[in-house]
Amino acid sequence: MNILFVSSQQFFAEPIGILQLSAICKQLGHQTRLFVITRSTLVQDLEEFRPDVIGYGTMSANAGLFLEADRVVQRYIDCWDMRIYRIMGGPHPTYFPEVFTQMSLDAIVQEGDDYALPKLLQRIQEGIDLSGIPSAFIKNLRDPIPHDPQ
Ligand code: B12
Repeated sequence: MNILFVSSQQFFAEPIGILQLSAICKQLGHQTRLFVITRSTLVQDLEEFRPDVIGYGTMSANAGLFLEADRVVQRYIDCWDMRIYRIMGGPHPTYFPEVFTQMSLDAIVQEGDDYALPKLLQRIQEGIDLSGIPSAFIKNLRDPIPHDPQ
């Protein structure tokens, strides 16, 4: 699957957590890309990369930026009638799990992300129930992602 990680503006260091998760995803055979909110247009990345899953790596200080970015994603999904799973991890959903319902996300991950995310991705790919994954707070999913053989 194509996983688009979304980060806010970058300071003097790379987003270490996202880099770590991206490496794990790649080892599992997924393709990943990083979108930095303040650097480019999200729609361009959505069109070019066609993500199956969007992973927001969020600190509370920047939660508003993610809310805005997610509105763009939701408009894009509605416009093209696509299924893109929207997952949030990082400190924000750990401290403020209410973001799950506020943003109507498909899942949030609270700590233990390195273990939970691969399990979530595998189940999303297979279209099976996501419940019971430690650290992951989810909506049940029924529709598997259709796969383009290319
Ligand atoms: C190093 C650090 C920084 C570095 C960032 C380094 C970097 N390149 O990422 C710098 C100095 C830039 C920084 C800045 C700030 N920080 Co800071 N920082 C930390 C610290 C000490 C470690 C973070 C880290 O590198 N962890 C190791 C990596 C591997 O883990 P990670 O990044 O957390 O990612 C893991 C999970 O979060 C998760 N994850 C991350 N993204 C995603 C995405 C998805 C889709 C999923 C599923 C999971 C997931 O999986 C990752 C792998 O396990 C934490 C405290 C802590 N112990 O976590 C505070 C912490 C993250 N910082 C915090 C704060 C408040 C800030 C500042 C707002 C401070 C300020 N006043 O300016 C700024 C905000 C910067 C910004 N706007 O993004 C708070 C965040 C609280 C919150 N509710 O969001 C923390 C938790 C400290 C605290 N306890 O208060 N910080």
